[in-house]
Amino acid sequence: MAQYCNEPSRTFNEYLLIPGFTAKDTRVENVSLKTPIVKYKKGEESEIQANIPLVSAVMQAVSDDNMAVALAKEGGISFIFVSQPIESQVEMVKRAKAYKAGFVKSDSNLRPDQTMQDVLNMKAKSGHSTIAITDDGTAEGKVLGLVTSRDYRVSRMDPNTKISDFMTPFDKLIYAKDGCTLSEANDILWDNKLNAVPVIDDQQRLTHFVFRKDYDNHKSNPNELLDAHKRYVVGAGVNTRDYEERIPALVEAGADVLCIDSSEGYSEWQGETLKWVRDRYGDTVKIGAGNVVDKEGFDYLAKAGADFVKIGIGGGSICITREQKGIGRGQATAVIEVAQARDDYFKKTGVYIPICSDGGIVYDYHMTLALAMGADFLMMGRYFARFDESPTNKLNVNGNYVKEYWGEGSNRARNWQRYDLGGDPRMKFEEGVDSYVPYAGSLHDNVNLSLNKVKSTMCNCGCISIKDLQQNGKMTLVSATSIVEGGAHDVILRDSSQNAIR
Ligand code: RVP
Repeated sequence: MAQYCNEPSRTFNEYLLIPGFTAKDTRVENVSLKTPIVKYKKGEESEIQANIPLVSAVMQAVSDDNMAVALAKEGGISFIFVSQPIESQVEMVKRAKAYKAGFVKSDSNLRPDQTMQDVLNMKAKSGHSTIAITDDGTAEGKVLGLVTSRDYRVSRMDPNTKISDFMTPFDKLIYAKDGCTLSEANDILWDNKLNAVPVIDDQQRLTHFVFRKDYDNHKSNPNELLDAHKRYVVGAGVNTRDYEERIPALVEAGADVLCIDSSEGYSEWQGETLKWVRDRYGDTVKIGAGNVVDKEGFDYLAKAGADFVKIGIGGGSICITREQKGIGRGQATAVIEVAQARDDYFKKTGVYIPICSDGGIVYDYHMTLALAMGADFLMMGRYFARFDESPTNKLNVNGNYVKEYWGEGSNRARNWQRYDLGGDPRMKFEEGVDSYVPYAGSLHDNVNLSLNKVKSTMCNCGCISIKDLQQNGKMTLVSATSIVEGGAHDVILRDSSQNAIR
């Protein structure tokens, strides 16, 4: 006879946290959100820990190299999307790894034989007034000079004047040597009252610029997540099809952590992929697996060698798997059961395998609930898709700014590998939709606001770490009527936009 889970499966919306005792030093500034990403043995530390418990979804509309840099600056990790050719995914990983905090590749470069008009055209296009003058007009060329707006007067000079006649030539240039640290470059900026300093190698070739404003930005990211070589930590999605080619290429490109991206991960294919990684790389390559929604799924992937296990089927905002196939489980129930399985596994084996709650986070307080229920970190798509840094278009629809956001199971993404279980290829069906999400501004501002709420709630619960919250959090189910009680009610709102506070 088939099995029944007689309790209904629940979503985050059906729970609330009950405050605990708040001691005087349980304050937001004392809360740490540091969290393990990959498995570790009792008494040891996870080799990859994030400074905030947020990772961005393995999706075309969410995680490219730009998102990876923006999120690592805040202390989280992006998993660069897998539904693209190996070469382009590798390029994205390389670009994110090559990004040196505070060091930027020059985007405005000209040759000395070009003219002041070319300078003006370039400035109008890029909005930047510092232009490198190199022998071949590229960002890696031999540096012959520099032009800033202090070098020319538009009202007095002929637009055809050659750049070589007014640029600051190399022998008068103040520059930093390749290999210098950001703080050394910053000293040069301050000592010489400059806004930008070129970084030049021993062949006189341009490598980067350091701008005063970028140094200040860098200093305002105390949580940034760096590897041992001070490069940003970057994740990448893989699948169970081309892993024998894709994984070595991603490892070579410098990806720090991989994640098998599948809508349903309790499968022999995932077992085989994990085995292949362990046979070839031992424990040196870190790889998570999923998605699962129960103890059996967790135990299978844990035994197969997963570094973390991802939870969630059908709860994603763009996901219609539950409607199409009738599989899935309420995200809260799934997290609670898998967290118990993770703890049992730890007790039995002494190996802690972090779990990631993937999809279905709508309100910021859902993040706190998911952590309290046992998640070590959270994967989100819709949340990040709304920001400037997501790869999709920002559009004005009916007077409101929106960003595009589509599921990996939609016709638009054509990521059929994520869902494919064989059968006639002409009979494919969608498991995701193509949508818009409200544009929300910068990742930095939003992540900081959301996590401030999370920390503040943790203080209400008397907890200053995620582990503390997982062990001591107290939650209650809410009835349908008490959900109504939780919002503003029985009053007429002066500002109706407050109806939709996220
Ligand atoms: P959300 O954050 O609620 O937007 O959910 C994002 C998650 O949804 C992804 O990390 C992935 O697990 C899932 N997803 C992605 N595409 C689709 C689909 O097309 N059904 N689902």
